[in-house]
Amino acid sequence: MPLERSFAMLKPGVLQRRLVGEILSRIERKGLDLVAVKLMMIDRPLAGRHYAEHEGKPFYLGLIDYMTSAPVIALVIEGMDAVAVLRTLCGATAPAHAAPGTIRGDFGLRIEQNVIHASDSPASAAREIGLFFKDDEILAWKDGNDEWI
Ligand code: FUP
Repeated sequence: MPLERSFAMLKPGVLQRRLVGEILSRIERKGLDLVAVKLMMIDRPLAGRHYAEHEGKPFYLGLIDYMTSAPVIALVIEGMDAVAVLRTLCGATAPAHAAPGTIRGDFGLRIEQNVIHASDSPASAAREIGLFFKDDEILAWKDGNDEWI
């Protein structure tokens, strides 16, 4: 399995619902490494660049409104097959149909307000990481416990 980096974002609502620890805990327990963490407000241009592929779709403006409505937590996550592993942890886009036990499946019903974003490919991850982080904000680290996970 390739060592990869993925980009994730805890969306607005996660701070207010006090779900930050719960969601980060699931990512940590899986054995993925947090190598960058940023609490931030996103402005509309940045939200638009992040979701450029959806521009013009019926849900686009609502999506930008939602993503800019409250602080988010942007994350860079590293590990073996990190892109696919994180997508599996998150579950399907529509929380109502995401499997129980997944992050989206366990915390909500509405697709417009699912609680987490995760990159859908290594190429998307590289693009998205570049939108939210400078190179020197990403800290690779090793704790020596990888063989236990
Ligand atoms: P995902 O890669 O799973 O985040 O899914 P998409 O890129 O297809 O969608 C990005 C976001 O747009 C979703 F998280 C929620 C929103 N969305 C809607 O509100 N309605 C839709 O029909 C599809 C997506």
